Amino acid sequence: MEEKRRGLFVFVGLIIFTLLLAQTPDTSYWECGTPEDSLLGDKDQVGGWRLPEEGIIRVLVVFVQFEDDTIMPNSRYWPLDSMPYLPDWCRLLVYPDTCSYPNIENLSHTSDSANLSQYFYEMSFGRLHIIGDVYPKIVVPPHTMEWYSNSLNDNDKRIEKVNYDVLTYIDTAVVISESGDTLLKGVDFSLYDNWTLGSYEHINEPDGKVDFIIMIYRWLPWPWWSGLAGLPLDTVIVTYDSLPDGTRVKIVGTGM
Ligand SMILES: [Ca+2]
Repeated sequence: MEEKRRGLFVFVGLIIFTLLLAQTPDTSYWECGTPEDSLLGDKDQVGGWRLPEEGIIRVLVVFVQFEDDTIMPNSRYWPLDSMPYLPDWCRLLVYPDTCSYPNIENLSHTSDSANLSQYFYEMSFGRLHIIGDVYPKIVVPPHTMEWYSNSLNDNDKRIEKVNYDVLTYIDTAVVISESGDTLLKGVDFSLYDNWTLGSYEHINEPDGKVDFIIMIYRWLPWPWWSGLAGLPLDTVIVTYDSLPDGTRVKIVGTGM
């Protein structure tokens, strides 16, 4: 069962925090809800550490599938034959704006409403909005899983290279719909730079660095976590998009 769960999707994003906490049996974290004595440890400031705990964070979500992916071809959630278009639920993973939430009184928590936006909206009592866009097509990396495995000698380098290949591709790629309409002429990464992020202190102004990208791989063959709270890159990506003052927007991986 665990293997099936791992095999279904590999999430790269904040979701791992939830998984890590779920595996931590120390119940003292939950006593009385006093932040000073719980997860914050010896930190004296209450608030978002790497991201703001309130406000609007606009994220980009990218679904990725390798050409040589053959795992669980008939998956009810992400069947192989959906290529290259996204299964319907993928488009609803985040709402595009803060006006799209369903009436909270009538929530059924079906697949139509139980998305990331709704989750953070409810968990923050309406203070934090995770909204954004889902890249409209499944992205196929330029190389097969076998190529990345054989060409690079450790898992860090493999995922860094795949992320780099995917993100540089969608920066300029033209996306055509099934009916032949042009949906997108390259991602405008400046849309996802709205914050100057610090440590517990965040300013709601762009700083030339993309704030948050969620990469979702249908399957990664290398032994790893099912989710990773970071965006591994081995080099800074300077996108073709600019802020109004001319600053080119960059994608800076975690740990860089
Ligand atoms: Ca930023």
